[in-house]
Amino acid sequence: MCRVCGGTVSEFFDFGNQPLSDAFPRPEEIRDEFFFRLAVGICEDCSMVQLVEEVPRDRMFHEDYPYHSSGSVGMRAHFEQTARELIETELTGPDPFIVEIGSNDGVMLGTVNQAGIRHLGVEPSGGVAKLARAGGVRVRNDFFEQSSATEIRAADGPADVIFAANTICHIPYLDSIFRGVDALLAPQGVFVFEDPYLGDIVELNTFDQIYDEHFYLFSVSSVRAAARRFGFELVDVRRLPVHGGEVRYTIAREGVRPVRPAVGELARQEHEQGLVEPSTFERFGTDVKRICGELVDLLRTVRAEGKRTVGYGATAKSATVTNYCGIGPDLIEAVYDTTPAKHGRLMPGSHIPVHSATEFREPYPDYAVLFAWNHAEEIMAKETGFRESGGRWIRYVPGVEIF
Ligand code: DWN
Ligand code: SAH
Ligand code: ZN
Repeated sequence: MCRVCGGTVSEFFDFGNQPLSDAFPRPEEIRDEFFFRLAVGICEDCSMVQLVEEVPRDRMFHEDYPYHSSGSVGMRAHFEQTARELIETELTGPDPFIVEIGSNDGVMLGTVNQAGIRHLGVEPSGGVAKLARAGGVRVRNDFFEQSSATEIRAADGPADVIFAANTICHIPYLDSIFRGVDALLAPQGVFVFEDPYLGDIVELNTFDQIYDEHFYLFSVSSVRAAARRFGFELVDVRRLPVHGGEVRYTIAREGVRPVRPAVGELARQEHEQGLVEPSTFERFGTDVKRICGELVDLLRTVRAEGKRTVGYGATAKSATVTNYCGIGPDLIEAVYDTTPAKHGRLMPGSHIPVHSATEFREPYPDYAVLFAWNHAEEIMAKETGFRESGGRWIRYVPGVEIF
């Protein structure tokens, strides 16, 4: 049943049993790994693309949540720019107030704080919340939902902006989110959020954007329908180049802001692309199977030649690739990553060891699968030595390629 409208969800792809994408077990912990059925479908009524099974939120977002948003120079720049734009366009009144849902380590609110603007991050994962606080950001260590939003409204007053990046798509209870936004948002305020875009996912075959935390894959048509359902209106959209293609949605209370032409334009484009047609998802499913087959064939071929292959970036996304394609330590000997909390741990489900990125060069392998393909430019720029040593990168989206 659709988590937004109660309609029928028609399943279009089943990735089978999958582990939690951000739970990196120690070797002695692999017996206790949690698995669930990762399958995705589309609502026949409101066109919302969503997971068929839901993972309890406390299993994913807790004290030891390992993802640190500030780990990428590119994303730090993106969020600094985002904060500046919000400050210049929306936070212009006498004592403006901004709330961020899923503020993580303070990557966006840090800039807001430095500008001396009243703010609050709402972040359930304790470890990253502490990092944000250490940087001077005010954080409520909690899940955003109707009840916490109502308490924030009572304590701090109405918010001019409620912002979220890569977080709303993580929250199955969208009804409670919208009721919370209704309780907290100022009458003329905006709810702005950005998440991976369904249009880019099906276009570029970025099937690894589908994992436990990404409960929804949003499109303009599904977000517009959801906003309407809860008394809001989608008033603007903007495509973003980050994380392989996202859309930033701006939502206001119904009738208070003009609807920008971009909304209708992107909705029309989705219609022309056949974005919510069953044939689109059939083609996507066929491509996913083909890509996995080609990737495994390539990894087997280079292993048969006696070459060493590793992974680069222990991303949440890579859990779907390794587990769906059946790639283990036999094909990828280790994954290198800059996040200290992932070092000395194993990749979820596949149990490939994770090592510090500083060990990537000791000595360089022959091939490296770029799991953090969304940070390709940044990584290529700092790992030039790998190419110079004769190493080759492998990518698997939009197709399998040595480059
Ligand atoms: O939606 C989400 C996004 C924003 O972040 C969350 N559900 C979880 C997480 O997803 P992810 O792990 O797929 O995100 P990234 O940003 O693709 O992760 C990059 C990984 O690669 C991190 O573990 C850090 C690492 N890395 C690295 O080793 N060297 C990253 C960069 C930029 C580098 O140079
Ligand atoms: N905004 C950051 C973090 C994205 S990771 C960025 O774009 O990089 C998703 C974050 O959402 C995690 O830090 C997680 O703890 C948080 N989160 C998950 N469910 C939440 C909820 N219901 N309310 C607030 N934050 C939530
Ligand atoms: Zn629906």
